[in-house]
Amino acid sequence: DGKRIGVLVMSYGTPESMDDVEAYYTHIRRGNAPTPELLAELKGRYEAIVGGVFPLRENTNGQVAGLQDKLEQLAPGQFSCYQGLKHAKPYIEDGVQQMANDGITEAVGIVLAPHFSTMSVGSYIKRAEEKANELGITMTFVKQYHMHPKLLLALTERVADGVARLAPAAGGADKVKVLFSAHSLPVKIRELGDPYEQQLLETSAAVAKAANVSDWQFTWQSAGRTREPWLGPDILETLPVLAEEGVKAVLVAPVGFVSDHLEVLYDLDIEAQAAAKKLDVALDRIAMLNRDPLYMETLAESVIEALASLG
Ligand code: FEC
Repeated sequence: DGKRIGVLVMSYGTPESMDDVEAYYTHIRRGNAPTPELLAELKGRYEAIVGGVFPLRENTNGQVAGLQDKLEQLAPGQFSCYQGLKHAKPYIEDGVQQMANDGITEAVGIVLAPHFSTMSVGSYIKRAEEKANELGITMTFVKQYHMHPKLLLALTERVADGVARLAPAAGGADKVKVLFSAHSLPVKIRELGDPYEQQLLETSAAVAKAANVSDWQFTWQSAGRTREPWLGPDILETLPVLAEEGVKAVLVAPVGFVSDHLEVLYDLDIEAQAAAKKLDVALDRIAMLNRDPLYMETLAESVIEALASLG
């Protein structure tokens, strides 16, 4: 009857303005307001990146529009995309509500993050599923797409470009150290048999192989400011070790992220870059995927494949 399948596209979310940072941070902290010191520090990080704007919003909007276009090409008239954010409006529940308002009864959910962890993608899915059950929408989810050939191809092109850029500083392409990275999570995920670490290593190894990189390793970044132990080593611990080993040039490939946002533009481009300068190591990073056509195809093909499982 021409009824469309909903596609709930979920992403982290970012504040709408500097005044909104406190509410955003409180949401991330599950309702606990940050101390004035923590709040000032986070505002300072946002101010330091491209003049205090919030690039993640525009990037997520672009990715949702790009996915809608790609689905329209591959399956005309079949899908309608909705946005649902983890920590900002429109929240995940708002996106599901919007689908229900539009008469959607079947939907696929996908997260703008390629690797599965119970603490990341798993928690997006849980929230969407609860709301969908409440509203009588049948939903299925893409849990991961970290080994999709088009995602790997897009990342491989970027790593190969980055290695070529850094080769002169390193004294040869084979001397560039490629450092794959992703958002750290609390160490307790290991007790849950979480696939996150394994999936990140699979993506890294596949990209390194395809880009002909022999000298690479994986490191964590952006650990939260909480007292519990987080997965390490952090990139800020890894860089001095590499300098000590005589590495002259490092290409960071943050494969756990798909957009330009705070954790890339601040934690890597400002913080890690400053650390590398002090160590006299040349540091560069791969361009983020943002609206790359290969990434849009990865998402669209993953959605279509998941729909098949809805029957
Ligand atoms: O640009 C922006 O405005 C948002 C950038 C941003 C992204 C992002 C992605 C991930 N996070 C993940 C896990 C955690 C856990 C905690 C946590 C805390 C923060 C804070 C900020 C923040 N995260 Fe984030 N994350 C981004 C931003 N994240 C800001 C709060 C300040 C801080 O601690 O640094 C700890 C929460 C807690 O206290 O319990 C856990 C994971 C991802 C990647 C997957 C995804 O995108 O969902 C995992 C982008």
